[in-house]
Order: sequence, then structure tokens, then C-alpha cells
Amino acid sequence: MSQTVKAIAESINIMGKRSGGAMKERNPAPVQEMAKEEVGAGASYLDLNIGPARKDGTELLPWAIETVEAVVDTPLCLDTTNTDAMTAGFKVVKNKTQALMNSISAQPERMEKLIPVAAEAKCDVIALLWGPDGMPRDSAERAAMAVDLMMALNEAGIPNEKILFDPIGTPITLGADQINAGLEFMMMLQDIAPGSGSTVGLSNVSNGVADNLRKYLDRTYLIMLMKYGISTAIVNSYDTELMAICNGQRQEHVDMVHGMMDGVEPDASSLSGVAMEHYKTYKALSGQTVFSESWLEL
Ligand code: THG
Repeated sequence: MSQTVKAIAESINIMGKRSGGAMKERNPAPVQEMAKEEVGAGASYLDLNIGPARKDGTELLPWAIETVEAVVDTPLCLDTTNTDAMTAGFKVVKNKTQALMNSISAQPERMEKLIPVAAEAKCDVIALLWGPDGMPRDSAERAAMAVDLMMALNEAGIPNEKILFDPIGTPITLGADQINAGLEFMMMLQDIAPGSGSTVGLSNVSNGVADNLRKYLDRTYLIMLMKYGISTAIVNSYDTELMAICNGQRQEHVDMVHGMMDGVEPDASSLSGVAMEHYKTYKALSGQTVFSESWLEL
């Protein structure tokens, strides 16, 4: 049996070229087209990302939900840092028990406001390992935050099976050590929170890299996370190669990268095409080669 990862499609967001303007103008058609495209591409969830939406979030998120629900039945992932907007969103979302709250972080005020909303909706929750002091520095800080979040969520009646931990992917431009800290946490997750799931915003890893090169980093990074059983990922569903990995259709590449993670070096002279892309990208993401935008040409 090949390993699969549920895709949370990320493209309906307030920053996006097609969706951003449409959301601001409350123009449903472009958002509905994208929803159908993402579902057609195989998404298990549609992320609706309105960002901080300080002014009109309590109105914008319900609008986005109803707009998308009018054309597809796929579970929604409500993505906002505005806790009032999140609360308003969960009032209207149709299929509450299958929806995803994105996200509750380890910041006390977010936990206080959102945990009761999640408990009442009986939704799934992304527990983002972002604390009062911001980004965790290593896997131990991630583990400590995960324990805090798990205990608070469990106490509110939300079991591990409904929690997806997000260790937060970090840009390769900050170095491979940070990426490795997230992977190390993923390795420990089932000991910390047995039965829980996980997710990562893959494109964080390629943040700041030239647009035409980002997809290679996102794809290989997903395969690396699969070694530790990542259950979902926030993805660009328009990348068909990435979706094929999610659907368990690239086992030969998964086997190669997982082998490299165990210290098995493939014969590089025998590799070509996509296999070679993964080989070189793994070397960069694992810190075996120094990252620069010419990593695929070396
Ligand atoms: N973890 C969790 N939630 C998250 C993130 C995470 N939500 C937001 C973000 N990270 C994931 N969502 C996106 C959405 C779009 C893009 C990246 C991440 C993106 N868009 C393209 C761009 O900006 O170039 C295209 C935009 C367009 O459509 O024009 O990169 O880490 N829990």
C-alpha cells in the first residue's frame, strides 16, 4: 500500500491574484471557479484564507464559506488570524464536524478564544506551533508547545484524533537546520500526541525563492515529511506533480528520498528527470549542499 497525504488546497486566499480581488469585491464567480478546480485536482479540503481581515473579517469569511459551499461539498479549512472572524465562520459553515479550524496557536489569548469555538463545533483543529515568543527555535520548543496545546484541547473534549499539529515549515533561505528541527519534531509527534495528525504549509519552505523554482522544493519537502507520516499538507493543488505525490503515485521517488534519509546514496549517474530533481533538492533541503537558486543546475 502506498502512502497518501490529504491535500488542503491553498489557492483561495486574500493575497492571490485571482481570488484576492474577487474576495474584496465579493465577486463569487472567480472564487467558485477556483473551488471547482481545486476539487477537480483532488483536494480533500479547501483552505479559505482571509488573512488578518481586521476590518471586515466577520463578514468576509461567512461570505467566502457560503460562496464556496454553493458549488462544492468538500470540507473547508477556515484560515484566519482574526478570532472573531473564525467564530463567525463556524456559525455558518455547513459541515462543522468535518471542517478544519486553521488555526489555534500556543498563544494564550488565541487558545482561550478559539478552543471553546472548536469544542462546540466538534471540528478538527490545526494546532500551530507558534508561541507567545513567535517561531519555535528547535524541536524541543515545538514539543513543549505541542504538549500545552494537546492538554488544553483534550481538556475541552477535543481528542488527539481531531488535532493536526503544524510544526511550521521554515524557508530554505534560513538554512537547513531549521527545516531539520521541524522534521525532528515530526519524528517525535506520535510519542507526544498518540493518534494525532499533522500538516505543514509546504510553500513556506520555498518562500523568497524565484517563482519558477518553488515547486521543486515543495515537492521534495513533502516526501521528506512523509517519512514521518505527515497526514495532510497545505498545497498548491495546481501542481499536478505535487498532487501525484499526495495521491501515492510517485512511490519510486518516495523510496529514493526516504532511502537517502536513511543514508542510502543512489547512483547519481543513473538518475534523470524528476528523480534527479528530487536528488538534488534533497541534498539542498538536508543541508548536504549549500542552498542557492542554482541548486538544480549543479
Ligand atoms: N500553516 C497553516 N496555515 C497556513 C500556512 C501554514 N495558511 C497560510 C499559508 N501558510 C498557506 N497558504 C498559502 C497560500 C498561497 C500561497 C502560499 C501559502 C502562495 N501563493 C502564490 C504566491 O504568493 O506566489 C500564488 C498567489 C496567487 O494566487 O497569485 O504562495 O504554514 N496551518
